[in-house]
Amino acid sequence: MRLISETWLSTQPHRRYNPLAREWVLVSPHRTQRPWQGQLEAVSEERLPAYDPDCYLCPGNVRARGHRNPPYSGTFVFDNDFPTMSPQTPPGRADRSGLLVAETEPGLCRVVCFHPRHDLTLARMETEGIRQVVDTWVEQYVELGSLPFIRHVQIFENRGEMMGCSNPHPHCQIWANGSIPDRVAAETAAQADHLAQRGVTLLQEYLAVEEEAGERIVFSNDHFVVLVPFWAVWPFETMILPRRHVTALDELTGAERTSFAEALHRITVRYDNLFQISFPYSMGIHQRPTDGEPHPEWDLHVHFYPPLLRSARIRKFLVGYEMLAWPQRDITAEAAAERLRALSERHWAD
Ligand code: H2U
Ligand code: ZN
Repeated sequence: MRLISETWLSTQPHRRYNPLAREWVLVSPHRTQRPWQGQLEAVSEERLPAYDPDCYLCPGNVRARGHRNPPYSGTFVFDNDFPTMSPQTPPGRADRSGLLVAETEPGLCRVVCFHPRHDLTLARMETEGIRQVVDTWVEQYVELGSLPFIRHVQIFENRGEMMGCSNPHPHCQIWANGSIPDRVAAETAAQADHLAQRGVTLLQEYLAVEEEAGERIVFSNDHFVVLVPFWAVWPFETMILPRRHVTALDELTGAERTSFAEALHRITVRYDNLFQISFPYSMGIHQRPTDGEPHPEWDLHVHFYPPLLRSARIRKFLVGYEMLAWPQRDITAEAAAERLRALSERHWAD
């Protein structure tokens, strides 16, 4: 296997290809030396209470539309009170000259509270608690994915105000809907073509290449590897990949679910330790669409997209050139992996 060892990868502007999304990213190594006179993010590190009487996710509290949360002790799932889609939406399609095209989109939205305690995060929870979250994700994926009108289940977490999270209480969202969203459709096509052409799944082959190269791997455990993808766009973007071919959460063994929880814990602790804050990110699980096809091309994986760049106060914006041309980054994936690898797995606040 040929390893990439060209020195220009760490010194010269270049573009890298993302074979999963089938997109390029422009990489400009060492550009972080440029001065920054732009927006500085507020760093609020107020200590949160374990219970907040005004939180709509804390146990026993009343939510915005009047429903009362039960006195839950593990995870707690409810139908989003302000859903973006509804299961009752009737079929409908409009098409004018193939240019004004619209279709109704049935779907279901849920919120999953990770833990009754308002002040915890994945980084501050025990692995056993995160294992319960993983079990809940599996249940939800299976339950929602079995509904005949649901073809895709997206589990995602917005963490921190910077990423639009409305509440610090540890939680994620699930949006399940009738058609396969574009990003997932692109990953499906890329993985299907790869499997057909090479007889091995794209991400399993990618993982083998990365394990041999080593330089972008942050850490690994018995069943999962956490790495900065070669084609990362966000400064400290990472992916969690299973060591074996697994198309979705429902194929994980009990031991693998625990390893998955452990990997989630370890990467979020490292993230918090990077700038000694509660690190913001958007995270999401990509897996086999639930359209009734077997999808042997799919490999379960997690994307972490964190916005912070150089410090807790300077974030990456995907604006201007990125909106008009293609994404660009200022540090290499290798440099980001090295920073993340060097961090402790003991939380800075302990
Ligand atoms: P975010 O923190 O990622 O915004 O997720 C919170 C979700 O919780 C959001 O989708 C829902 C919002 O609609 N929500 C309720 O379902 N009930 C409430 O009482 C407030 C917020
Ligand atoms: Zn709360």
